[in-house]
Amino acid sequence: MNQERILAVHDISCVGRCSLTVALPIVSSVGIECSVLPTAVLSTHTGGFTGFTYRDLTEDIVPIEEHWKTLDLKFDAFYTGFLGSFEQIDLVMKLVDELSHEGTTVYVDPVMGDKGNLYSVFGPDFPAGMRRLCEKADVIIPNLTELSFMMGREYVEGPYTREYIDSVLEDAREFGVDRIVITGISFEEGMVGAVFLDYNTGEKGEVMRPEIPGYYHGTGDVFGSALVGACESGLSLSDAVEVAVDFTVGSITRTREAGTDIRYGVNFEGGLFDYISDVRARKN
Ligand code: PXL
Repeated sequence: MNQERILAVHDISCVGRCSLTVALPIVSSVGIECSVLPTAVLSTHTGGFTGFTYRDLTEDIVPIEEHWKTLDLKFDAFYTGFLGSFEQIDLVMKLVDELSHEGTTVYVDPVMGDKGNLYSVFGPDFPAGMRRLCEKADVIIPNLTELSFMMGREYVEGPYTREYIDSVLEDAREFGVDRIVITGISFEEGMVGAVFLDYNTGEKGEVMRPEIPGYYHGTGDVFGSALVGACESGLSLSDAVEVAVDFTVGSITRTREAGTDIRYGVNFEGGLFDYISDVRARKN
């Protein structure tokens, strides 16, 4: 069997465990070749740190793609996250078009913000651009902040009613994707997790776990990477969401128990063995 090759398109935050420093080890751990296209290089991520460096790699995308085209490279999946500039949206859309084959699956995590706010590095026009990239995807993995910005919906704090989230899932049908997984959803105080819907089959579900107080950086990327790794390993959407939620909760729990500075991300490394075992067990 051919080994699966995916392209992860995110920034490299050198320190702080998010984006590529998370996607690469997690996706690789389940036996998938994870190639990377770095969108920017930062000394740390932008959450909770000041004075970080930021090198935008927009100019490198076309030459990198041109080289890959000489190699006749096609990717079995794309997993895009934090983009380094507004211009990168179109460049990444073109790259996806040109380096896909018929069976390629495109996962887009429209990394832009959280808790009702856009990250400081993104201007107000960014959500409309990111929406266009989402419309190219097979699977999108937004949080409710990102979805609200892209849909022009007012962001409201949870806990939510199931009717409200159903209406959001239904409205998001207009993106034209096959599947959506929304992270950071709560239906009752003290519980949080992810909801998902497959628009083709109608399969819908939620995976909720006890909420761990505090804000932990990079957990969206840990979740997204674990989800992509599990889906691309052949797991059903509901199994993949469950595996990814449990891996993320385990990472947060380990970090909370260690009492480390939460700006440095979560200890996902200690959960990789269980993640791999969980994916393998559900594959059979
Ligand atoms: O985890 C999302 C993310 C990715 N990349 C950078 C970030 C953030 C969130 O703050 O700053 C650079």
